Amino acid sequence: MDLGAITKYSALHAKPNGLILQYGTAGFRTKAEHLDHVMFRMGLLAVLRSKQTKSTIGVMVTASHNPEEDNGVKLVDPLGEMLAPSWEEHATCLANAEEQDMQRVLIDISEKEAVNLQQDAFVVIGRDTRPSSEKLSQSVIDGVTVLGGQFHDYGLLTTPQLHYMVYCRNTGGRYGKATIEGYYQKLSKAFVELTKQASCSGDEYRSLKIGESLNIGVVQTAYANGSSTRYLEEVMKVPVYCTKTGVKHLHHKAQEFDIGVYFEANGHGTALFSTAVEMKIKQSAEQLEDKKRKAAKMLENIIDLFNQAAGDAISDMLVIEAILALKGLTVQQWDALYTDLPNRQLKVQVADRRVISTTDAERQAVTPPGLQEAINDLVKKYKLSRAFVRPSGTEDVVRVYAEADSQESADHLAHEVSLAVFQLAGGIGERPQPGF
Ligand code: NG1
Repeated sequence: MDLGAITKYSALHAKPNGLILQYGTAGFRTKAEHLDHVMFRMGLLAVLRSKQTKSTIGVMVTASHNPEEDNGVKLVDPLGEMLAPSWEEHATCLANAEEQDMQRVLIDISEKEAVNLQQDAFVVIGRDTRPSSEKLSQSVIDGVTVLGGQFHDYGLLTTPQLHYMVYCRNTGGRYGKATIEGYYQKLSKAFVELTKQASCSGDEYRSLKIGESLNIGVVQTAYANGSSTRYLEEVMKVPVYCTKTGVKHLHHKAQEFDIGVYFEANGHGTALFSTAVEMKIKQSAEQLEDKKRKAAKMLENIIDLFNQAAGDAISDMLVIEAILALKGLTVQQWDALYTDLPNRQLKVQVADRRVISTTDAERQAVTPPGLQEAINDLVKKYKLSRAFVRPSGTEDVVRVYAEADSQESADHLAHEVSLAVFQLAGGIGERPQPGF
């Protein structure tokens, strides 16, 4: 490690004194003007992780749905997964180290993780379209190069595309080509193959030996509409599980099944097929008699179409499109399968959102005292109702969710719960007003 060069470059990406950030649900996120040092240091950390895993690591500069003036950064692990939890802790320590302690933290991480500093390192970088992203990704590159890492800057990419690139590079090109064309080729080929098979409805496949022995689970969060949960459990007869918000929690739970389908209400999600199931399906596609072989082939294409490296809205949309075509359903017919319960989501500003802690996959507030009891009393006033509150992991707000049998009731309930949060959890600014 060239400590002299690190000190020199680090001074060019100086940390504002006293600023504390946390590697949260989706990496670091805050106002873009506070992130230069974090980007530089995540470049350094990506190199260490790459050396340790002897693999390509991804760095994505984005704050996703946050306001335009925010930005953020997250690291992508070798198989396209989210960064391992122990490294999230290293990321937090490194980002928060004051200038004079930064080198020591870097050395501590290398020692703790037995990083061979002589090993080569390769980092791939992507960014979103925010005006601040180009400069911030340059700071990541500074961090990578000062530690002697090689890099490829893909420029503008969606987050799932970067996950795909990392996965391709670490699987020797077997999964696909690590280029933007390779990504589109992979998806379009699987889509075309799948829709060609419109003569096979897939129902044949259900009566296959394989289908009966599959352990399938659906994973949602507390934001999933109550009607969707009921439909899955009562009509589809599949077990449904609830985890904390953030795809990493859903992904982790979904890995327990042969086929784990996970979605957040905002659309983040995918279907995960265990390696054993994927192999069984591929073998069936080669061996079984004609009708069943076709069905297995179809499943094989579905697996290919789901971006296995991460939840991906583009690939999810194509899977839906293909399945609707195979089943002969219109989007309207699909949408009418069940009706969402009316719901409302609100944000409340508080002095310190950490005063709210939760349990039961974020559906119950443990602190501050009295808040959960207040929510329980409010929920009782409405039919088919449910409400919960939790501190956001990506914005400095408390999120309130309510659903009920009518939009008016859901709106009232959400407002009343917001007032309870404002009063009991240290609300700041104007009291929440009714009406939206
Ligand atoms: P937070 O800010 O922790 O609620 C939001 C979304 C998550 C997920 C993350 C990461 C909601 C209610 N929350 O998390 O689902 O998408 O951002 O991007 O939509």
